[in-house]
Amino acid sequence: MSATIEEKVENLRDQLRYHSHRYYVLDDPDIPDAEYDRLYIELLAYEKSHPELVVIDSPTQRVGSKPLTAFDQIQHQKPMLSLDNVFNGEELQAFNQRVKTRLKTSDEIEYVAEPKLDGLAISIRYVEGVLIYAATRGDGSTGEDVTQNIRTMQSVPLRLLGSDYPEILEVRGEVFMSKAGFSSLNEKAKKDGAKEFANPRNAAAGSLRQLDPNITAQRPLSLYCYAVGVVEGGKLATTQYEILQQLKTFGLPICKEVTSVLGAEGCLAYYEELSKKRDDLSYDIDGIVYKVNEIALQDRLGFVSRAPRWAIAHKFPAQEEISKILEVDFQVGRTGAITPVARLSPVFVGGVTVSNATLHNMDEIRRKDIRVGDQVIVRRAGDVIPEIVRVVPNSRKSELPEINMLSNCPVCDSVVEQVDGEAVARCTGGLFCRAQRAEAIKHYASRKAIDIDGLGDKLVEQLVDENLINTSADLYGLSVEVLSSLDRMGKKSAENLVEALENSKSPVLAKFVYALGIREVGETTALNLANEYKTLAAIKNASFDQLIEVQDIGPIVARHIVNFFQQEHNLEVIEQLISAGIKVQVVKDLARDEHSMSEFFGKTLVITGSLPTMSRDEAKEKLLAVGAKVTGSVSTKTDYLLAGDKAGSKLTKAEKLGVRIIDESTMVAWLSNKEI
Ligand code: D41
Repeated sequence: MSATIEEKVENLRDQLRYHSHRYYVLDDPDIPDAEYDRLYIELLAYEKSHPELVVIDSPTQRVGSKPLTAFDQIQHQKPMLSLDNVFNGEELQAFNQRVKTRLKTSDEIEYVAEPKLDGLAISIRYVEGVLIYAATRGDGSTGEDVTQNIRTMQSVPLRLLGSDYPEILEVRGEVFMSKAGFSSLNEKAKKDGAKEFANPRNAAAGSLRQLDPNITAQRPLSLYCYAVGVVEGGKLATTQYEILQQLKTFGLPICKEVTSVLGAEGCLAYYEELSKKRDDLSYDIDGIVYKVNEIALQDRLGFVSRAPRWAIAHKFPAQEEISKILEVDFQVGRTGAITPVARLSPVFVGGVTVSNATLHNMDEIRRKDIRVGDQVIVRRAGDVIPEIVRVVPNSRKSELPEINMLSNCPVCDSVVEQVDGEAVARCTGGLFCRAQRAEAIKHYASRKAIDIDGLGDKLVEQLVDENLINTSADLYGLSVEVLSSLDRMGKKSAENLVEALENSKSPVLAKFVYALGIREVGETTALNLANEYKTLAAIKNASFDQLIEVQDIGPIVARHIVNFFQQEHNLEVIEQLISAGIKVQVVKDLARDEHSMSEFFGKTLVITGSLPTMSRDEAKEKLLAVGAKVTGSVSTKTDYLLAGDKAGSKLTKAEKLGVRIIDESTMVAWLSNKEI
């Protein structure tokens, strides 16, 4: 006998739940989108002709409710606790000690370590596996009923998977917006002339608090569950870690980075590891949460004033702080670009003390209306140069003067020019300007260029200031005697430096071209030029029309290259470098040599995660050397993803797009043209 309509409908729903879990929670779909759509449309058609069969947990019932006029209040049956914070390792050790003392044990405690997502805490109640309501944390005892909005989130199951769940199950977690979701939302807002959100947290909060669920449905909200509230009519596991694994089997989204660790030491190691990965995560986190793993121990520890004694948040140093602009100085770069720099009253932000922040250019200063004396928000995230986010609103108590670009270079007094349509102002002094000379030499000696060990920025400044060198070629004339006469320079360091200079005399062409410091010619362009022309002479003689044919070189860069080689002075320096003994290495042309043709030539790669034996920079260098292109984000143009340990969102995206994924050993094998 053929299936009844009811059976068919239920079967379609089960399939849709299964596939939507694979797609939205596991990020691992096993059918094409079109097939999912077909199943969905089929279900819609059945429900339309049999409205009596529509149920609240049908996959078709996510959006549809009408806008509310206000949110109802919901009292949490079990309060939602808050978390105490620690800000450093010492405080964390003290927390761990308190736990041990209270449990009267000297054994190391097992903790679960979880990234602390920067979003909003919510509680979702499932009765017999069906989502009944969802509420914000509110003050911990009463929150707002955001059921309509939570239902629109595709990663939140309207019905739990399987059948092993307790009759009543409240799950608690954090609703957040991924960094990518946030930027696309803001991009759209910008296009529509709507107000942009300041950060992903605000965007998540704003989206969840929409009275119209149709709007929330358009917002890229995500959820990670991290705890349970009320549990009745069924048992869960006896540790935090296993409970999270169980929630996962019910189809609930759990953060992949969650692990168990041992003792304060394990917690701190995890903290270090995640700090490093923080920028690569697809979502914002503001610290780590550690929780005693055994529920029995959690119960013995209990809580004080609404915060559990068995959990603690270890916060990352704030990435934004308030400071005051004391002064604005102007710095001259290698190409004469004059950058305004704010001198700040020192402030501890992003884990270091910051007393300078770049202001980029005058347009930026005008746009943010920054003036000397202003209270400003300073931001330092990861390794990024500190910058001023904005002036603290309403903090300006009296009228302050505007900041103006200088008319003359602060270093050489040459006229400063501002090219129409360009944001940057430039010193016209060229190599007459001491600052430009010093910057050009620093660039020549830098790690990605000629890489001269022991020749730091300070030393270059000193050598230029004392008129000991004028160009990079002059470096090779420095003797141990002259160097050791400098302040803070011993004989040994002087000898080492002379040796390092000697060892730097055979750069490969790409590095040498990069080291010349031609405007807009970065590492990749330099490599493309080297691969195309093979010799410095050929690059020097290339015409504008020929240059724009080279990969990634457009008219602006081509113009800069031609200009560079037209300047007598630059040709002189190159001559001097060659007379000083620089011998540019000719690299074998992998592109045109059939036998050694690299698999990676002309391919686009993205590198993610930590590689077992080399840094990502080293891997990049190896790949560039065989003519590959290395980019920062995965797209349909990516040929390979080189993935190391703990690869995050880039791996997921590559999998989704069907980009081939290789590991370091494969890369190494292919680089040496071996089959694996
Ligand atoms: O990721 C988070 N923001 C997070 C928040 C987390 N991973 N775990 C949490 N655990 C708790 C307890 C231990 C009380 C169940 C929390 C929070 N609470 C929390 N979020 C907002 C207030 C408290």
